[in-house]
Amino acid sequence: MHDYLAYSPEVAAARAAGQPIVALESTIISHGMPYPQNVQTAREVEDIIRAAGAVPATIAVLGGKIRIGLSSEELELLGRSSDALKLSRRDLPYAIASGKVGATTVAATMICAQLAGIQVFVTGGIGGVHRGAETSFDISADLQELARSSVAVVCAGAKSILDIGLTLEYLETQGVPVVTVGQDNFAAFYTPDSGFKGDFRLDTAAEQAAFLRAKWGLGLAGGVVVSNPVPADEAMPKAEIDGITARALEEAAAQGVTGKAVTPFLLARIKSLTEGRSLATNIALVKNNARVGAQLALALQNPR
Ligand code: PSU
Ligand code: MN
Repeated sequence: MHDYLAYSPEVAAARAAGQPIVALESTIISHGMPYPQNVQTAREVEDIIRAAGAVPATIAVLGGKIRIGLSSEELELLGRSSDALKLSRRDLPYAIASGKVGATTVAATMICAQLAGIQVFVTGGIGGVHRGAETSFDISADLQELARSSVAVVCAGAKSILDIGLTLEYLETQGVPVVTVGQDNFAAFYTPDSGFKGDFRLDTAAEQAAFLRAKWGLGLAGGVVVSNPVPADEAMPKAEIDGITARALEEAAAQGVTGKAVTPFLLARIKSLTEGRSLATNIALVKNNARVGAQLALALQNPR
């Protein structure tokens, strides 16, 4: 299995030295944000993690290997590539066997992080149960993966392009805990409050780490959602994002967008309908998650 993994020099050194490592996904780079902001954000997020005393490991598939840690040039390649595959659990073997360039979603990044022994993963938002899933069956494989792979996913909640209530129901059924940071409610990506309560409010990294140790120490495999709300001064106005989300959803339906194209389509439409202001919020929340994720990786390593 480890023939399929290749560590960057920085991550290999961190493993040898026993330093805390934080995984980062790459679909957010290839499909979640436009160039060049995607590459710039990826680099800045890595630097935030380094400044906090942990080591970033951005994950992607290149040249038939799962790459744990990318060079600055490789980030650039992914960010410019218009044909990088979007890889979930289903797609990983195809990307490896074909040697194509692939960006990992939350689900695939969790799989790869677990293979590499990384327990903390920072992203923007998780996939979830799409609105209308009762007829489309569109439920992100991220949710199944959260039930399987033992990785903590630090995110700003889930976007309101999704049915957040059903997403939380699904996670409950699958036994995936939703930990909230700084507030009781689950976050809604562009806005701090989804209107739905999370399961356990754990404001400090030490509390979050103790929770993870207890879960995994009990042999309860699977992930944990760590919901970290976007800071209020960087959030979008709720009425505005709700209106734009409704419009993007109508357009997706009218154009017959289905399958794995749905989420990237909605992200791109929201960005252009907000004239880029949603992108600024998106960048801010990922950076905010990087700070929380790095602290969590440090706390997991140094129990007090
Ligand atoms: N949500 C975002 N930004 C993203 C994604 C989701 O706000 O970039 C990406 C993540 O990689 C996530 C994936 O894992 O989309 C979910 O896609 P789908 O809904 O097709 O499972
Ligand atoms: Mn889907």
